[in-house]
Amino acid sequence: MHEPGRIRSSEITPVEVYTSRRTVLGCIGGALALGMGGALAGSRPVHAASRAAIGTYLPMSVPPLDSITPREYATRYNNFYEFGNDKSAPSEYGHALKTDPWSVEISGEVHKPGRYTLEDILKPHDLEERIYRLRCVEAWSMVIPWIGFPLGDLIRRFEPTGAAKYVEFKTLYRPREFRGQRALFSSIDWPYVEGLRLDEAYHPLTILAVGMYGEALPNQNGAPLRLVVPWKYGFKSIKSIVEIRLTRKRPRTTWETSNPREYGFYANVNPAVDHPRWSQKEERRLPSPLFSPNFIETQPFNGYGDLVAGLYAGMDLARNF
Ligand SMILES: Nc1nc2c(c(=O)[nH]1)N[C@H]1C(S)=C(S)[C@@H](COP(=O)(O)O)O[C@H]1N2
Ligand SMILES: [Mo]
Repeated sequence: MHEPGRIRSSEITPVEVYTSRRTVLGCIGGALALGMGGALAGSRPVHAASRAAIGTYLPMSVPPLDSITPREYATRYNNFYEFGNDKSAPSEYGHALKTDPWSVEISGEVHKPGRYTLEDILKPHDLEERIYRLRCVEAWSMVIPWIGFPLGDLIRRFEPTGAAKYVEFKTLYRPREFRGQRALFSSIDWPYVEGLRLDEAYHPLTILAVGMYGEALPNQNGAPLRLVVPWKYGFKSIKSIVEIRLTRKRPRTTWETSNPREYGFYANVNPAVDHPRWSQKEERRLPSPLFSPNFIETQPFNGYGDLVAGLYAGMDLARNF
């Protein structure tokens, strides 16, 4: 029997996977450059150090449970409430979002605050492919090949002050393009806000993604820039980011604000702490046909515990859920 707990996320990828990844990466610069008005034209190949890092953080492939989810599921079954509440709304209405030009405001406890163009944000970073599990709090999951770079590398460039303890992220607020933001009744306050403790933000697994499946991010997946934190429930991985703020105090996040009994700030994937309305012990790994659902055991920290559990040493994770 397959034992999900035995999958070590730090397993090194076999050579043939690694080789095909390089080929894929070869196309990324071009694809992204097309999608971003040339921002990444001439983007450098992934250098040796980050290639090693890719190997280190790839989950070991254990087919069929941990094989990559077909792209059409990852791009057509989405949560992006700015476009509406249905899973199909983001792919149906995503075209309305204008992602060029795009800028990101960096503010708060940093020595170099400012509003930066997407080009300036991305320029110094080498892109890497990271194949991560994505576990939604609604108890379904996928395995997605992201393209991005470590969030910590970006944060360091803006020189946080000694007082910075948390990072707050905001999604674009633009009701003319986000039809969900025009809805009269909404379960959430706009803009969508998320946050991380600074050490979580600096963790090498935490990335900002600009692409997936070898291409620029589709709008429904959070173009042009979104967070990916693979050991936390999917709602932490905020899409279409326009603001990154370093703070002294813990940010008030969207889901915590909307229902603090059901959604916490930490939101670490944890099969031992059920959602008040459903179990978190199992998940449906997509594709999961209605009449033969593909249930698998949920792993603590989504299977990345050997790399991240230390961040929470001594904390009561049932209280800090
Ligand atoms: N701005 C914003 N970010 C968001 C959401 C959202 O509604 N708005 N949904 C979150 C949830 S609940 C999940 S599961 C993931 C889904 O990411 P995907 O559609 O790329 O798989 O995005 C997260 N990021
Ligand atoms: Mo989610």
